Amino acid sequence: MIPRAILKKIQQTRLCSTGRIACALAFVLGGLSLLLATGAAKPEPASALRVLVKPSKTNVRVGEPFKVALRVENATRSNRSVRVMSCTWYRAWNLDSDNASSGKIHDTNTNAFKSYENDAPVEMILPPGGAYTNEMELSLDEPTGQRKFSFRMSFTSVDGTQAFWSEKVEMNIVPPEHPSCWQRGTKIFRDRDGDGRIDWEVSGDTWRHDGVDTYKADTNYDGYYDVESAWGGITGGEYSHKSIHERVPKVGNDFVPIESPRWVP
Ligand SMILES: [Ca+2]
Ligand SMILES: [Ca+2]
Repeated sequence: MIPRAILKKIQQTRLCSTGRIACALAFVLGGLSLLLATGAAKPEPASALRVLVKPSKTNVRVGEPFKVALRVENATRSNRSVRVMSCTWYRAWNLDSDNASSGKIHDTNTNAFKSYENDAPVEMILPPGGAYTNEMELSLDEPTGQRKFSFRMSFTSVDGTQAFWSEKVEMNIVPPEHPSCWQRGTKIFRDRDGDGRIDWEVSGDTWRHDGVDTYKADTNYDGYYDVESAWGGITGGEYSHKSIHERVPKVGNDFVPIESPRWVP
């Protein structure tokens, strides 16, 4: 049973607003006990909380967001408290992935830059085996050139110093049904006219890091590259441009079919 006074506080803390936007703190508690936070969080032993993250599916397409169930479980035999912000609860979570640093995978939360008037820490007392749960949406926005990727997530209580990490979650990337773009190493290849034959390529993804990339294009789709140009660098723009006559590569086993990155023509 939850005392009425506490229930009222729960209802008050479930909603907070910024102007006309209201955000709901969606949480479920095993053995529910919820109080407005007053004191500082106590340090927790490393094994005190078990963090579990479960994607709604493990086969995902590039650009198709997927939901991830989040669970912070009290793995001890005594009550534990965790604290999250009532509106910006997602700040308690961190994403670690091979592709997180490049920005290819991220959480799709669009409220991250909003400021909430009533955003406040909420303390939850978890009984043994009890859990704080929530849900987040992740998205792999750009192809990685791989058929798989993995990620893990951590939970850190408000004002806490310790991050509790989940196990690694392995994900498969569903290839496009009718590929017109492939990756091999850092090179990206395109079939722009849809005849199944490569007619464009770029040397790498140094475009992200102020580097210069080399582009080749078969402008008349006869199976031979005609133009080679280099773009990028600190000054940007076209670095060099020359005519070439070079047979286009054939799509082989080591070519990973990918969705066309947004920046590819
Ligand atoms: Ca082609
Ligand atoms: Ca040509």
